[in-house]
Amino acid sequence: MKLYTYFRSSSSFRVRIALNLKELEYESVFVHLVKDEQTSAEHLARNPQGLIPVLDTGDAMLTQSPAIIDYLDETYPEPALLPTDPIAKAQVRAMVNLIACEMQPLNNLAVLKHLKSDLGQDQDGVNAWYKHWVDRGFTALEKHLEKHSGSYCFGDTITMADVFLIPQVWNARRFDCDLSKFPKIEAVEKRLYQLDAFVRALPENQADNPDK
Ligand SMILES: N[C@@H](CCC(=O)N[C@@H](CS)C(=O)NCC(=O)O)C(=O)O
Repeated sequence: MKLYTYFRSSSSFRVRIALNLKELEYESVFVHLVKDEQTSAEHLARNPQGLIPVLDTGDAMLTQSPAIIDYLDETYPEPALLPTDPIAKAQVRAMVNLIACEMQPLNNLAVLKHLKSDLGQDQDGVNAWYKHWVDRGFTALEKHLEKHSGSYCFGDTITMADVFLIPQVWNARRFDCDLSKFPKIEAVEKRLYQLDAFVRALPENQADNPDK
């Protein structure tokens, strides 16, 4: 499998974690977002949305990290990233969607660029926007964790919620968001960073990171 990825892309980071948890070998193909390689004709042929990640399975080019991770979970069932109980599954998916639908899309590179170049915001304005949506999303997520977390987001087993949490937390820290008011999130973060699958997927550990 080939993963079209960029070290700082949080959606690619999710897929890297899922691939590592399932102990799957893959080749990384780097798409430099700051150089706008995602809008090249070559990349648009892979994903007409001009976004990463894209997973080339050999049979298909898959886009959208939640769909890619569902594919991986169905094709490589161990370890399962979703509980089997329908209520528990919906509760994990609620945390996943809170991050994937209501946080990351508002803070994606294209949105931040639009705020700056087209809507006249300076860097302080962009940072305030970013922090607002992190705060709102994590305030709600903290409540989910108060109810459901154990060692990890949902009890004591790693789920898709953990796969989505870490990249969002990493990104929030990059923008200097104060996460100390989210003790459950910070506690789960700390535990997940003890796991090799999460550490290997970190932006710091990607070959396209210029500081590596
Ligand atoms: N919902 C998509 C979001 C993908 C996405 O936003 N990718 C970002 C990187 S994390 C990207 O390619 N941004 C390029 C741009 O905004 O121009 C997914 O989960 O895969």
